[in-house]
Amino acid sequence: MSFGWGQSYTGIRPLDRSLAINVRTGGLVREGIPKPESFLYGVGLLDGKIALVTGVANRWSIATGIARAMHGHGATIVLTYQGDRVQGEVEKLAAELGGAAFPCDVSDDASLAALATSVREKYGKLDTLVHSIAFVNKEDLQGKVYTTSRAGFALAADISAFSLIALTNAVAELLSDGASIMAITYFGSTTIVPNYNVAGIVKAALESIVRYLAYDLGDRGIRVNAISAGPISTASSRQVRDFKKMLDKVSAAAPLRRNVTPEDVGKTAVYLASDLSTTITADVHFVDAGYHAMGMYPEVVPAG
Ligand code: 0WD
Repeated sequence: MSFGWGQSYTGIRPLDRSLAINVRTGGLVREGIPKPESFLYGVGLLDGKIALVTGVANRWSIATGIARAMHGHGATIVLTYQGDRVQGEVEKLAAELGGAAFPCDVSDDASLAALATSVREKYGKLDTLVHSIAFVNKEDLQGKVYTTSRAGFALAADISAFSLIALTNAVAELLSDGASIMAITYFGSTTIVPNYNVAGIVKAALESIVRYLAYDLGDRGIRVNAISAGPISTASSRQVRDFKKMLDKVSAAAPLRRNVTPEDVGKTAVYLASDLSTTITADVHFVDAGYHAMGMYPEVVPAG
């Protein structure tokens, strides 16, 4: 299923808690009986919550799937954009979701402080923070890890890992007790995924940061987790050499015999942001069709 900017996310718009209309078919959905495909149907797991979602670059971004899913569950969505290049797309999504969009470059402390001020002035608090940001120079996403430059490593670590610390620090006082923070990571953090290279090394740091932040903030009931997403075709992932082959291998070998989508990640993000997961913290939760659990792979025949 693909979703254009103008389309409803699942075809179901929550109207009230007792009745919803399937806007695709016009058919009524009976109370208490959500259709299997309509996970957003009138449940409102995030009603009243304010969610700051970083990392939307375009409609294919994982953060877009997360923002749409959270909005579908009643959250007020606050998006960020890194510069003019993506501002238009992000503002368009924010308008569609009835939320706001603020500039934020995580490599710039002043930008982070300005974001916190904007959120405080407009919303006064935050219940969910989604870190969906990474950057690695394209030349470091292929070849030998030992050719990575000092500057390339520092850049990757700053944007992809340290930024979770910086972002959390910037908004720490805005986070409500019991808030949920989540970061998006990848299996290449703990395993060797050829060409992922330094991206995997800094994802290992990101996952460690998740655990330490979970300890730091646990006394406020604030949870910090990572979602380890399977490969998804996005502007960032396509920078990894032979990325398309990764998709083919996963869909052939994963227990569920499929790849995952930003919508799949969004559903799990809703769970982690909701009160369904109030004792889940310091965890790395896989949304990868089970691929991470495979210890040996059958002969891989890409689906034709
Ligand atoms: O296969 C995949 N796509 C997977 C992605 C599998 C598992 C994990 N992930 C992770 C990525 O490593 C990243 O942490 O998910 C996160 C989101 O990535 P994405 O949705 O795949 O990629 P994309 O749509 O490109 O969004 C990442 C965005 C940047 O996009 P662009 O294309 O403009 O580089 O991260 C943002 C930016 O919007 N970003 C920044 N935001 C603030 N300040 C910065 C920055 N300095 N740098 C990048």
